[in-house]
Amino acid sequence: MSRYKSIVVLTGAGVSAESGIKTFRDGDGLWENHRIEDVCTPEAFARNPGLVQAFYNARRRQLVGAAHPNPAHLALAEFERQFAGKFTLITQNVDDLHERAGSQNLIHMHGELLKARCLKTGAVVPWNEDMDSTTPCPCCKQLGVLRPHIVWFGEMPLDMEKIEMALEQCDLFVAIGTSGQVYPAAGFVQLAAAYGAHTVELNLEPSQGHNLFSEHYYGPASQTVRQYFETLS
Ligand code: BV8
Repeated sequence: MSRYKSIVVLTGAGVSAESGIKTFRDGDGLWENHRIEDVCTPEAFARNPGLVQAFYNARRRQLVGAAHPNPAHLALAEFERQFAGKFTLITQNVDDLHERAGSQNLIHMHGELLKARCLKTGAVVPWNEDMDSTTPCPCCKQLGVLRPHIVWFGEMPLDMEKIEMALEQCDLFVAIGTSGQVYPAAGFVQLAAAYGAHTVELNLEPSQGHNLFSEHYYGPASQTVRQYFETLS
């Protein structure tokens, strides 16, 4: 029987790294010589929609074609299945590897690569193929109105109320595979700690916010996640 009643886990790109999905800041932070922060913005999409659509088409193809959940995703889904308390998984990632591993109570705060959003109606639909300005929208049939269902820099993350509720109610907060550089996600550890939660960081190396956590385990997520969550069962 776990000593915790309500657990919130926050994952970042590091949890999908061993599935072959590049992280944001481990490489040179560039894509086709563009700074990623310059591609993931509404301004970039307005200025050069073709470039931004190509960036997401390439990542969508990789996700659909070659990426699979790794032991870190599987260990989280397994723990959630057997945990008697409340378990909330918040991910900054836009891949569907947590779903494919079996995670249930999952919040995609930065959106989902395998969904499209209609600029006219706001409708969100599943989307596995390429998308560009000639792709008709399935809901209103118009051309040039589809965008990736992704939260770009400067846009409001999704489900923030649900996230804040979970952070206030949890007694354990675990951050996995995130550099702690992007807000508001990077501030979640402080909110959870302010409400009395124990805080743990599982990462390849100390993140930007490592000193905000009470406990740390460093190493690849495919090892540290199972090792840590086994101590909770
Ligand atoms: C918002 C979708 C208002 C796109 C993403 C100045 C100060 C503070 C904030 C700001 C500021 N200037 C601007 C801001 C706000 C801005 C921000 O934080 N900018 C940063 C760059 C300073 N934030 C926003 O704009 C957000 N919106 O603020 O709206 C608001 C505020 C509060 C409440 C309501 C509204 C929106 C941000 C969302 C942007 N979209 N993703 C896409 O994916 O294409 S963010 C993007 O970065 C990804 O989601 C990614 O997940 C996320 C964070 O990166 P990480 O996941 O941490 O990935 P990273 O590569 O950085 O790190 C990987 C880590 O894994 C590393 O530590 C590495 O060591 C580790 N690792 C690697 N391999 C492994 C591993 N760990 C374990 N095992 C391994 N094998």
